[in-house]
Amino acid sequence: MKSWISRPVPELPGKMPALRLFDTAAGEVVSLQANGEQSMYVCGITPYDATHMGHAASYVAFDLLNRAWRDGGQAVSYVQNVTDVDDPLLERATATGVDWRELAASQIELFRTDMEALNVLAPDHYVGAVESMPLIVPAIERLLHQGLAYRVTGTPGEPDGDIYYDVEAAGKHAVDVDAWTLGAVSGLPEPEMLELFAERGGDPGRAGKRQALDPLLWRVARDGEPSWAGGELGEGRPGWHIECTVIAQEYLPMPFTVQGGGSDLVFPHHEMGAGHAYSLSGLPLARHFAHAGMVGLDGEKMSKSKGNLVLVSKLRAQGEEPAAIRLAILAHHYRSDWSWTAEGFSYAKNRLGRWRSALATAPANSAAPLVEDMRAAMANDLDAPAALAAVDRWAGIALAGDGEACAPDQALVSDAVDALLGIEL
Ligand code: 5CA
Ligand code: ZN
Repeated sequence: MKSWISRPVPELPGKMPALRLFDTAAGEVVSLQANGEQSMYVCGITPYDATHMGHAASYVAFDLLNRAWRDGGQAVSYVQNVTDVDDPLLERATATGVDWRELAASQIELFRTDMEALNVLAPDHYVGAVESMPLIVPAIERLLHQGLAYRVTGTPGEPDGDIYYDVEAAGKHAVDVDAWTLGAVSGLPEPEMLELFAERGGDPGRAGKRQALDPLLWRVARDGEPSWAGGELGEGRPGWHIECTVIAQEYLPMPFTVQGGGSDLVFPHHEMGAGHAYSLSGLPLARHFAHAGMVGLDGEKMSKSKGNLVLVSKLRAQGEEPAAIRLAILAHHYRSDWSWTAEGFSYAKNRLGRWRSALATAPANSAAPLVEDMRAAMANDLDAPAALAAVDRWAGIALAGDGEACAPDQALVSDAVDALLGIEL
């Protein structure tokens, strides 16, 4: 589907040192190989309540990675999906009396305009689940033929034929050292997996499953639900994890460099996606798994049911500047959990104003050391707060100076803040 439009990224002299990033699967910060080409899949929205500050923060986090790679001279292939058919979307559509396709289309369009406003670079491929049905169905058929998926017989209230991934068989099927077994990505103990599985769309209690943690691959058609032709699978619609796996395998090399998303996707979504990919290709899905922290509002989890969503579009409609929203996000390290607050936003607006004033008095020879400090911060697990602190220090010096601006330094500071942080001064 149509992506959005990226603003040009200024090129800076020199380049960023080798990047270090926290890898969830490794459980530590790792060095990323700079072999000239990087690839990234970032899980996209389920389009029913976009774009709240949690969504925004996760896409800004991976935008920092994209920008850091580019500054390090790496070409980046970037793919993002849209979960444009799924239970929560259908439930919201029913509850509000809107056609699910219209709800999805409107939220996707809103998301695109929010991403453009926040200066998030667009993916090279922006791909919906619905348009990917012709790829998803054969992948599930393949898992069935491999004996790594099975059909569940119906029970009262549930029809025959839903298809599940056999987690245990898949773990045994995988052989070499890079192979996937349950826990390879999340490293979680099973009781915790069970709890999260139930919370995040899984159905541990479904009768007829071989293992409580086996995830759904194909849900056969039910009355009143949309469905697609499924070949041997019968009419139905896919489970969530297989969609992302198949889209990533279609548009990116295997394994690609980084699988990204919010930390609520570590389990089961990225765990199961990695399993599906290994079963289908014999190769790992991604070399590294990176996750952004969760954003709340004034200390509470941000959720539609609590009615405490802070929407980017709403702030924009109130006349707030997107660069200030982005700067408020960047004040928090991407891996930390944090809360959106009025004070935090107001601090960001003042900071942006201060940086702009400082630019008007940028002293000679002040820009190059700042760029070096910003690059060091970003190469160190995308430490945006440290990069912001470096700009603050530079601004302090600029504002305390004699007021003589140096044009090349002005230009370089402005380019660096844009290229590395996505903030236009
Ligand atoms: N469509 C799936 C991924 S395939 C999905 O999780 N959609 S979502 O709309 O619920 O979330 C989109 C992205 O925003 C995901 O990476 C998710 O982890 C992230 N996200 C959702 N809520 C928050 C939050 N409160 N804080 C931080 N990130 C969040
Ligand atoms: Zn996903």
